[in-house]
This record gives sequence, structure tokens and C-alpha cells, in this order.
Amino acid sequence: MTDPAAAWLQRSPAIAAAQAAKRPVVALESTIIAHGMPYPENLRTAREVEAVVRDHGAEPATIAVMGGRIRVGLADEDLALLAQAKDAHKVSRRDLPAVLASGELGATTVAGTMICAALAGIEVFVTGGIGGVHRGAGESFDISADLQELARTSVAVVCAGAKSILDIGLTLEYLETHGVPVVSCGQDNFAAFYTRDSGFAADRRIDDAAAQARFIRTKWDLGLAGGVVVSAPVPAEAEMPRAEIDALIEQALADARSQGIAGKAVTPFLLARIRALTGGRSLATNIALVKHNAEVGARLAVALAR
Ligand code: PSU
Ligand code: MN
Repeated sequence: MTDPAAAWLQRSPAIAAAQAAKRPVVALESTIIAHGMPYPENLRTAREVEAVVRDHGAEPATIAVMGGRIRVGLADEDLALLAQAKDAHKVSRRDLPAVLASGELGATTVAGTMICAALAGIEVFVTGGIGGVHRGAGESFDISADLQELARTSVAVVCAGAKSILDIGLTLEYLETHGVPVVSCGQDNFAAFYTRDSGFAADRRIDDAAAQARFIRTKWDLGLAGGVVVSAPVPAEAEMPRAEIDALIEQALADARSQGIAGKAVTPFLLARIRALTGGRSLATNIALVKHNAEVGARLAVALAR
């Protein structure tokens, strides 16, 4: 039996070679490039993050939907195209078949990238922050599809926690309900993206990559499908002051409400608004944390490949 999904996947030569040699590979998302950061910082960051993964012994596979294929591993000109595209779809589970079938350009979210990584046999994925339960979700029902994906798709997701544009407590409750372990690396508490400490404990602290790999392999050996969240706090020197960022997040949330922003537009709107309100300082923090996550993720991929 041939796998019908294989026809939709296209690996770069570097990724095909790495996988044939059983070398470690780290998946990277593309929504952060197309919708999460402005040009040209997005392109520079995408290149730098790939370099960090390579420097730590793994092959980076940035994932996007291009020309009717799930592209696993992008050439530099593809990264440049994505970074400047005005018309890239934001591709989560719901959007993937339509964007693929139509041949349009798609940037994959955490959920979308997890699906594609799993199809391509990649176990580790590095991002900035995961989506979660939005504040006020009791009314809006706005819960990121990232959480459902973590519940079902077996990929380890390295992130700097979740932003406090979200309800972090409810996000952790949701992950617990769905059996998704949250491992913290370097501290006891779950990280809060722009700041190191969310004030909420992770399930477990595991600093060492080999021990993280042993834990994750055990979960999957037992047939417990689904992801694992690996939270790594932003490096202290790049952290934003908590009181300042919290106030700006409140303002961004109020702006989203008054402008009637809904659905998949909410997260990109809030990111852009926070960037403007911080005069770009949130972007520097964002870049620093993604690069740090790339290091943590590459070490984990190396350990899992042993
Ligand atoms: N958080 C960030 N930067 C991002 C995202 C989240 O700090 O770019 C993106 C990720 O791709 C994530 C998506 O999967 O936003 C979540 O969107 P939503 O809330 O619509 O599910
Ligand atoms: Mn949403």
C-alpha cells in the first residue's frame, strides 16, 4: 500500500538526505514568517533560526504550502518569497486541504506545521509561542486549533510558553484534559513568551535533552499519541518588564474588541498591535526567544535520534 499523503509532500534535497541517513531534523513553522513578524526582520530571523538549528547538529525543515505541495525544507528563495508575500494563507488543520488543492500559498501555524511534520516523519518542531485559550473564550469560543492538534498529533513542540494575550491558566487546563504533557526546561514554571514566568507550574521540569528524549519516547512507545509541549523561557537579557507588557496587552485586547477582530485574524492583529505599542521592542524579544528555542529543539532532536 502506498501512502496517499506522500504524493502531497515534497522534501528538499537536504531534508531527504538527512532523513535517509537518520540524522536529526527540526521542523519550523512559517506563519511566524508570513503573519507573525514584519519584513525584513522575518526573513533575517528565519535564516538565523535555521543556522542555529544547524549549529547544534540538526537539519532545519521550514514547512510551508507552495504550488500544491507541502514543502518540507525550503530553499532561501522560498523563504524570501514567503517573507514578502502579502497573500499567504494562514494554514491550520481546517485550511490545509483547501490551500493545497488550490495550489495557493500557505504559511503553516503550529497546528498546520505539526500535521505536516508528522506526515514527513519529523518528531521535533520549534516555534515561538503556541496558540491557546483566548481570554474571554467562555463568550467567544476562541480556542486555538493548536491545542486540539497537540492532543492528537505526535510531535514535540518547543516554545517559549504561551503569550499572556491568552488565558494561560485555561490553556494549561485544556492541555491537561487532553493528556498533553507540559515540560519546562530551565525553570519550574511554564513560560509566558515575552516574560519568563507565567506564574503557573509546568507538569514537570526536565532540563537535560537526553532525559527529555527518554520521557517523550516513553510516551510514544506506550501508544499514547499526541504532542508534548516543551517550554523554554526567553533568555533573561531579552525579557520584557512584566508590568509594561501586561498593560500593553490589555490595550491591544481592547483595540481588538473595539475593532471587532475575530477568527483567525485575532492572533496576527494582537501581535502587530503589541509590536506597534512597544515601539518594536517586543519584536527583539520575539526574535531572541525563537533563536533560543531553536537551540533547545536541536538538542532534543539530536537526543531523540540517538
Ligand atoms: N504566537 C506567536 N507568534 C505567532 C503565532 C502564535 O507568538 O506567529 C502563530 C502560530 O503560528 C500559532 C498561531 O500557531 O499564531 C495561532 O493562531 P490562532 O490563535 O488563530 O490559532
Ligand atoms: Mn482563534
